[in-house]
Amino acid sequence: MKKPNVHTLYGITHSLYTGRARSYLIKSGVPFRELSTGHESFKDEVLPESKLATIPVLVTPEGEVIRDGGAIIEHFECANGRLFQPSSAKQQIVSTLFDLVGTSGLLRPAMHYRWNYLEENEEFLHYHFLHSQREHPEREAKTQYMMSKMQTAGVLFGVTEATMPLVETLYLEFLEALNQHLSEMPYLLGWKPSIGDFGLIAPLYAHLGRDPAPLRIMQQRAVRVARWVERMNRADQDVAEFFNPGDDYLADDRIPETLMTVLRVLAEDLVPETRAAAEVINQWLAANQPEPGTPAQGLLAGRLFGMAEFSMRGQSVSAVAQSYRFVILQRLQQQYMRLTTPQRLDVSDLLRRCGLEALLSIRLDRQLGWSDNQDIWL
Ligand SMILES: N[C@@H](CCC(=O)N[C@@H](CS)C(=O)NCC(=O)O)C(=O)O
Repeated sequence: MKKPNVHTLYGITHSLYTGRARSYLIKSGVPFRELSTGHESFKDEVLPESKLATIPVLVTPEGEVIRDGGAIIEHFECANGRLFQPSSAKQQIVSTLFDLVGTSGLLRPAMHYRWNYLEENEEFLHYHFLHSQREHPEREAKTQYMMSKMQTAGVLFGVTEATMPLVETLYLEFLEALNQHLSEMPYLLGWKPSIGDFGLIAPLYAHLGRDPAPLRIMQQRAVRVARWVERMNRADQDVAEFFNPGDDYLADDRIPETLMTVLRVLAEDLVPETRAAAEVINQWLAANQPEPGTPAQGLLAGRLFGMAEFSMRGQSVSAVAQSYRFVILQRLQQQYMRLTTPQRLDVSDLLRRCGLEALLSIRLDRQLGWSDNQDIWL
């Protein structure tokens, strides 16, 4: 493979998971260029190494290929002394919790506000789907195919005519609570972004903070959140509206009450969905007994494990069960296990007060590991 002299991020502007890695690179000052997956090099040189056809993928100046936003972030965190991981117990767990929320918990509103508001979004989306490919005779047909395939993503994550009003209600409650929190400080845990901020930017950038309809809603109802979305894509701290800014996470492992309110709203579907997804995947594991080392993540269209059935606020929902949710949850549980007994008590008390304590005990019957750019069953 030809070696570029800066990091190359393969992604597309409107991709959810690319937003997480991009924001991390920007905030940590790593010089990079971004190439779309339409480049020949993606198919010819990157895909054979990245193994699974997902984005983002990073190619380092040395030619190392790293697939998965979390693995890209981990690559730098490992080298920089964990610049964006709070070291105190509660803040570290809450940071990982928001990584879970961002990468799995908000997919329903993200897909809904993109694909069920096509009157406002279609032209914008069409531009992006079209231009992520180089010019070729089938470009328009392929765009139509990709867009119509993605339109079913909302249903896959549990958005139907019946659940739509509740999906919107919960999202708007979340937006209001986060807006309130961000009036006190510019990032989730104070004055600098954490791993949780990078997780949360995934759905809140490309979909909810950039597509025309949800962007309008965010700008009109939650200007502080809209500012945070901008801020997460700028290299500087970008806190012009705060006149006495700090430069670190909040002191004394503090989790503000405003953030607890955000977590309480998120818990409403995060907990039942995680429980239901664990049941589905555990049944699959019992029936299939994958060999250790077997890749765990399929492509979205694969619906490998089945649908998780659960209820939120009395409304039944059916949403695809995915292993990635448990990659992050397992990390959270491992962090919890490394804490001292008093710290654990503190954390479980905090989670209990937010309705999230169950997340400490919901687990898959097999652990997940990472090998050769893939999540694997251990
Ligand atoms: N765990 C991966 C997930 C990446 C992912 O699913 N990316 C989407 C685009 S935002 C994708 O490539 N989907 C293709 C598919 O699943 O078929 C990460 O965090 O990078």
